Amino acid sequence: MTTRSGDPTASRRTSYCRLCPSSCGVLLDIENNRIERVLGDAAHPISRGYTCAKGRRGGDFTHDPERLRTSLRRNEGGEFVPVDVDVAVPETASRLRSIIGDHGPDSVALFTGTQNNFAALTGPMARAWFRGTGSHKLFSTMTIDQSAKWVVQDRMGKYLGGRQRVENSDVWLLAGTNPLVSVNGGDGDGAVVHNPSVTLRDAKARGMTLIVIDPRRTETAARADIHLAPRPGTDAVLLAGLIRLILGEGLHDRGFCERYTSDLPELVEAVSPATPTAVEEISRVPQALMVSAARAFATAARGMATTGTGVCMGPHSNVSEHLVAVLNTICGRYLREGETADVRSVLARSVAPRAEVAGADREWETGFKSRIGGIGRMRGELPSAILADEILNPGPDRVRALIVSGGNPAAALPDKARAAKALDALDLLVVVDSWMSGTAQRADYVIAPTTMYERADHTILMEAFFPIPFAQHTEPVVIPPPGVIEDWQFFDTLAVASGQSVKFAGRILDPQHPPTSRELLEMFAERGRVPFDELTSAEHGCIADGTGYVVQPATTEGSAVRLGLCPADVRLEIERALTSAVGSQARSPFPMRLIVRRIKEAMNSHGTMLPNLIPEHANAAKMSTTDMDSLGIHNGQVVAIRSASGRMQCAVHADTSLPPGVVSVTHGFDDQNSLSVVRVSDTNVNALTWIFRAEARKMVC
Ligand SMILES: Nc1nc2c(c(=O)[nH]1)N[C@H]1C(S)=C(S)[C@@H](COP(=O)(O)OP(=O)(O)OC[C@H]3O[C@@H](n4cnc5c(=O)[nH]c(N)nc54)[C@H](O)[C@@H]3O)O[C@H]1N2
Ligand SMILES: Nc1nc2c(c(=O)[nH]1)N[C@H]1C(S)=C(S)[C@@H](COP(=O)(O)OP(=O)(O)OC[C@H]3O[C@@H](n4cnc5c(=O)[nH]c(N)nc54)[C@H](O)[C@@H]3O)O[C@H]1N2
Ligand code: SF4
Ligand SMILES: [Mo]
Repeated sequence: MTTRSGDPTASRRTSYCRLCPSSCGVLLDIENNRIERVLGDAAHPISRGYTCAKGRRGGDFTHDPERLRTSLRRNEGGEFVPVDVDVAVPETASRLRSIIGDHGPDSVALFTGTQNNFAALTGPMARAWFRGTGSHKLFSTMTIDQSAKWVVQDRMGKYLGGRQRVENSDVWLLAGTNPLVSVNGGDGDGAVVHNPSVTLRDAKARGMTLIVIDPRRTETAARADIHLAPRPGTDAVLLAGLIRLILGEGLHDRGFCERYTSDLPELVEAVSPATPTAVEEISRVPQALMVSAARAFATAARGMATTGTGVCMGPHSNVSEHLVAVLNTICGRYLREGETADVRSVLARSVAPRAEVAGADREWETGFKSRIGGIGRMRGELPSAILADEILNPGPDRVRALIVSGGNPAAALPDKARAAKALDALDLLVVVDSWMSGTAQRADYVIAPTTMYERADHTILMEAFFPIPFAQHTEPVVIPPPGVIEDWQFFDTLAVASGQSVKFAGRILDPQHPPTSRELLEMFAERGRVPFDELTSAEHGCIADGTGYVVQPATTEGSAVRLGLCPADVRLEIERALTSAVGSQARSPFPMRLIVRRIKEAMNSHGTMLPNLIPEHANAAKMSTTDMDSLGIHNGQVVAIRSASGRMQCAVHADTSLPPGVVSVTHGFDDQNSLSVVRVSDTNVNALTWIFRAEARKMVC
């Protein structure tokens, strides 16, 4: 029986999965307050019945015996003992007060991780608490993920008319992303995300040309019409080569460039050394393939290039991302005045798209600067790559207290040893997590939150990722254990206990009358275009009427602003990428390059702790058989891998999709919470990664 999601007596409930932004529709069979089965919801207009391996284990993320059912406090002997959250919150508030009293607000930091983003109320409430502290030390996983995309917008500017979409494009270029596994495919702006196999199949069936740039013949690359497999870390050079070819053959959109861009001559000059011969030498992509990719991309009428972690976690990531944006810009792949606009806000306020550019603001050049390298902030955040130094390096505003929300920095940060040392050096570490992650193991307090199917929620933060203007609401489908608290409640009560006022959705909350989740969800969606009642009664979500939106003409001030194709620093970085690539190849004492990859069964570290979810070889180091033969390694053999920063130990597994000279290891296998099937310790790949000081905003992998 399928019933409305609000019916508590139902045995089958409708909801959506909140382990990743895809937000797939699910049907849950409930018995005795347990989720016995998770099925894909075929009536869901976007996921259309799709779920992935971990999504189908949604019940175990709630009911596994290891999942925390009460908050914990570390006692003087170093052991964790259960503590009532009503005690843990005021104790935390009092310790924060004394740290701030002694060392000022900048001694307190907040780190928000991936799972902080998948409950609508958590992020806004965590930031509401954080604002009240007066600290500047805000960190998130975005700056160890794809912050190069922020750098691009802040240096180039942003076109406000909207982007072209995969659904009606004739070409799409995916660089450093493998949506068939990650269900990602770019920065969430018009890229393949949902039900990826079917989405790609449908797009190709209507004639879309798929170009993939990936050193590995991934599941996605295997479906490409053109697969360029560069040497890892050479994307900037390859992209400069593609741009040079397009401009050289005059295949760019002259009208768009004249109207909306500046620095085209400087760009032409900057990419001029990226001749097909030079690019082939550095990237090892055959010239003929490069030419066909450049022509296929530029001669198509519609379609964009989007990127993932493969580009953003390599060297030269800021300039690589810039060049991807240049590719889209010179080919004019944006919606023009009078075109039907692509407005996907449903619960969030819709902003009328305009055919104009918002200028580059280079936020990091002004305002607060960290004492670590004088680094400034982006979107109000400091880069997570400096978090360990912020804690460890002496200084008046050294971080002494850290709150972690839905993240696992012990497993996720580059230079694992230094990250662990930093977490251990804190005076106060409070981790809100439903599991004893590697980070939680180091905490003073672990606050146990509800899990996804125990809370009401809606998709306001995910709607930018949806291919249509869609929104869904869910009620809790199982009753949480009595010892847990909602993530947002932790931050709300912490703020109140600290004497701070809490601003949510534009208004100050009354501390005498704590809100309910439903009230907050309603407030959050009040500027949307679907009434809340309509949303809550739409079992499989609702699609907003998008007709009537067109891209508006530019305002007078807006018409003067241009997208900067080649500002001076970008020009220098292009030059550096072109020259250093050859040198570093010759100089490196390490014969192999390490690249990122994701696995279907885990969401970063989340999932690695569930029994029988991850195949035994999943966190093995993957290598080509050519390399294994020449090194005399057999399948399953445990080896030590060294980099300039450290050493890890793991089994090797042959992978025919990899070229020689490349080793690929997934992240998130936290030594402390690894599965028992992973029989060796030291399997966290961030033992090998370090912080690339020259760019200081990302990690080299
Ligand atoms: N199942 C699953 N889904 C996830 C996650 C997960 O852990 N598991 N994590 C989520 C998160 S946090 C994120 S940020 C997204 C990321 O989503 P994606 O960016 O799609 O992540 P990956 O699947 O790791 O794909 C990265 C690709 O980059 C390639 N690559 C490596 N080095 C280079 C290089 O130098 N150049 C180029 N061009 N390519 C390179 C790799 O071979 C790999 O195929 O996925 C999200 N979705
Ligand atoms: N070497 C290498 N390192 C990487 C990457 C890589 O590709 N290679 N990828 C990077 C990227 S893109 C990212 S985004 C980061 C990921 O970094 P993080 O986001 O810090 O790591 P996760 O493993 O996603 O941590 C999520 C945590 O949230 C907890 N959790 C689950 N559900 C809930 C909930 O409802 N509430 C709360 N409060 N907690 C919950 C989980 O138990 C888990 O401990 O890692 C980065 N690090
Ligand atoms: S984890 Fe899997 S089932 Fe859940 S939303 Fe993501 S893709 Fe869908
Ligand atoms: Mo990420």
